[in-house]
Amino acid sequence: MEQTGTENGVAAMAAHYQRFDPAAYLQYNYTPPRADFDRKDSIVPWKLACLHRAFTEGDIGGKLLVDIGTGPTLYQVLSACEVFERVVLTDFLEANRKELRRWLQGEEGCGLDWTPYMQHVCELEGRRASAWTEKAAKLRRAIAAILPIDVHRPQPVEPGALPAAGADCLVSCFCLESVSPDLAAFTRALGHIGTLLRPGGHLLLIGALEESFYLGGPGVKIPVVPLGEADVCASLNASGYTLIRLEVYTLPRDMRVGVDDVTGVFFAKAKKD
Ligand code: U87
Repeated sequence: MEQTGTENGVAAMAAHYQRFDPAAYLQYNYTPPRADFDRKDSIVPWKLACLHRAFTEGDIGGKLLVDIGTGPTLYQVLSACEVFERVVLTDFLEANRKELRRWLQGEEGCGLDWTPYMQHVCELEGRRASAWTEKAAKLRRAIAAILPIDVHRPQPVEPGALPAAGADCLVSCFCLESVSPDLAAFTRALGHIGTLLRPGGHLLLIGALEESFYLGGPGVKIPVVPLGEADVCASLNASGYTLIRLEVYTLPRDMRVGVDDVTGVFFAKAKKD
């Protein structure tokens, strides 16, 4: 009975995503005020600073990094590609994977110009903004695959698509809470993606706090499981991770632009036991 309820919830989430609009989504979340590089309190610079710090502390390393639920965005691997030889991107929707392939192949008409993002991360790295062309080339070389994924399956990617030993690091931004019908499904999904990570590997998890919906396009209201900081810590523990650090960002009023009801963002750095 309970299992059927969960399956229905998961199927309902998948149905919502069929109307996800990558171009609209990029406009809502990845342009000013949410991505204003002249403001320290803007949400995207905060995320980029967390990722930069995590990848330059010296404890994260290895060959392979996998980003879970990449969506149509690349900001989350701009620091990672300086540390990892191979980066694998994943998403549930073909429309998002297509958007990523478009950037990878250097085609015109990408949904968003990532240049200011790359310039900003170069500056965080102590380089001149003009070094962004080198970062773009490095990221294109590092991206080894763009794979379909479903975090609700015990085996989230096709068998054999990733090395059995597991990745050295996982990144996942705003994915699990935006695709799970309830906290139990969120925690299970965290366990599922953990099977892709080697023991001792790191997980960098970014997500929304106390959010109940977001817009995936005009009129596309996608439900989200509202999370508190304590939920995030408990789920990580229950899924076999040791928390290294949890940082929280509170949205300034003018970042609440009507595309969701998020009040804050968490950044967790954890290690698989
Ligand atoms: C990003 N990572 O923008 N299995 O960071 C796996 C699935 C499944 C499934 C759907 C939601 C963004 C939330 C990218 C994309 C993240 N996507 C895929 C959003 C909500 C707060 C907020 C947001 C974004 C699906 C930016 C900011 C804020 C999407 C991805 C979720 N509100 N993956 N079963 N089902 N997906 O295709 O690409 O998950 Cl700043 Cl505050």
